[in-house]
Amino acid sequence: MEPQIIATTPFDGQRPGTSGLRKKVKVFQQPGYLENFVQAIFDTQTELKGGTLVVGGDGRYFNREAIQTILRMASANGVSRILVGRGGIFSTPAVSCVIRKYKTQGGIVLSASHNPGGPDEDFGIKFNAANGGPASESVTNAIYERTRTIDRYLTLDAPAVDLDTLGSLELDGTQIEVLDPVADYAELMESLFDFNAIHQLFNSGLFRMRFDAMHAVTGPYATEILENRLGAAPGTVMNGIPKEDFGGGHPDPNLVHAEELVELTSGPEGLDFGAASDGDGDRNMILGKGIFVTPSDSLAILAANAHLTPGYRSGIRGIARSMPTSQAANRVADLMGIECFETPTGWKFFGNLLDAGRITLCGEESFGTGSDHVREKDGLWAVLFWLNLLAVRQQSVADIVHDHWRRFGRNFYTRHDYEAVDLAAAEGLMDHLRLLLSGLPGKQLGGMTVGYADDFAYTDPIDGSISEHQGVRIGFEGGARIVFRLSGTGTAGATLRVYLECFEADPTRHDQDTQEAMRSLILIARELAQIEERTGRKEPDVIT
Ligand code: VG1
Ligand code: CO
Repeated sequence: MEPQIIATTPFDGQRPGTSGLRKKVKVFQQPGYLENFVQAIFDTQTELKGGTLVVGGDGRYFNREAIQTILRMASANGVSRILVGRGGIFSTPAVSCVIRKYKTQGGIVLSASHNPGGPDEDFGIKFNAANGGPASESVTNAIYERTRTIDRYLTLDAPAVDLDTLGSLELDGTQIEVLDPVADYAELMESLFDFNAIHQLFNSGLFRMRFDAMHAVTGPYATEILENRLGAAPGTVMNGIPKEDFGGGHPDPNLVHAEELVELTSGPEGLDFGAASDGDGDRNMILGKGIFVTPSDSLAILAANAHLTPGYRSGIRGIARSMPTSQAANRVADLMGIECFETPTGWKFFGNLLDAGRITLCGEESFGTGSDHVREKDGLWAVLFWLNLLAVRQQSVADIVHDHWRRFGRNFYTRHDYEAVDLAAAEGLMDHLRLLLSGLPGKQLGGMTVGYADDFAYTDPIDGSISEHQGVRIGFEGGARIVFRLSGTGTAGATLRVYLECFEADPTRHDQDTQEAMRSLILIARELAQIEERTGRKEPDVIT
């Protein structure tokens, strides 16, 4: 079959954000919109020609259609072999796992992650490189530049491929293998954690837990791993059937959107453990009876206890955290005598450090934790890591967290999000903050002294590439910090994120309510940024 060459014209705004190109489904449904972006991937990532590509997504609305388009285009562009998840399903960490295991030249992930799905909601596409991780900025910039001049794409006039039956098929000379999306990933998890110990914990009859898949991609993964392989009671996985619109919910595992799970772990009858993941399976939320573990604390705790799991028994080499993530991990790294890196927001910035063997664990405050086992953050991995620790330490989540604070001190942490703010107002607010920066060091604010204030820029220690304007940081003497940045994953207006952190060494003060403990810092942030005047918002929409 001759490939069809279809004439096209560029669309504005195809620049990938924090994690790929995310737009409303309706935008992606415009003829040529998806095709242009996909062709820009093939035009710039030339090793895909004659190579192997992994394709899969989180199962949201438009996933199946988009995959059929990509399969035809991949074949027309000379890709030799395509590995696709059954039903078009792959979690983001599973794509990373499969790219690495089968040494493919890359992968395409279809997801808008924690954003809602459905005909009027969001869709997204992301290219992952041969290391299994999100493409670096130089690659995403090249793809974007290509979308600005694109004038044709290649496709085939071929019927849809059957994605629901495992096995091998052929599409005009391209071999398509439909894989079980769970098998390789589950095998990798088994190699990292002590499944026997976790099995015993579940069998003891003393441990009660739930995993909330939020009707998103982790349903089949969690059911296979937790219930089938580890023997957790049937029904441990809730909302386990993936739906195209995530059951109308917001597949974002946080205190607001996973409210039912929070409820189940509260009160005297609360469950021992609760966990949730997001749309594409890369995020995690960890709850114990009556306690929420902040993602920043979770990273620090996993680092301090990694030697208790088989996969990390020989120790960790270094840690990285995104800039807005709390400095709790730095305290662990200092004590262990290992490096701790501060990177811009987004998983793509961890790739070089992981590939170079400089770090083993990394994480973000936005419910993302991961390690060198793949090149994406990994929701179920974090849950299994916690279960392994609970099984070995034979303590409750709350005891483990309190022990950690006693040993390292507590970094109180919260993030306040102001969603769908007017874009010009949000940009004006950031510009105003940048103007204030040079005058802040040495200044007293709310009884605290500003130590430094800057617009965060990062020089990659491995390839020397520089990423500027990654958020405004204001650090106080004593360790408190305020960070402001605008989201790069939203699809409507702007989302202002305000990240707040303060340090408390005294264990008698570790049980304070977070919002209480941080009240004065919250006020400083609101005043400094003139949030109400500039956005019209008195209170944030989401507090995590
Ligand atoms: C958000 C988070 C960031 C995360 C990104 C992708 O980005 O803050 O830490 O890496 O989402 O996560 P932003 O630019 O909106 O702050 V996922 O699970 O949506 O792929
Ligand atoms: Co995600």
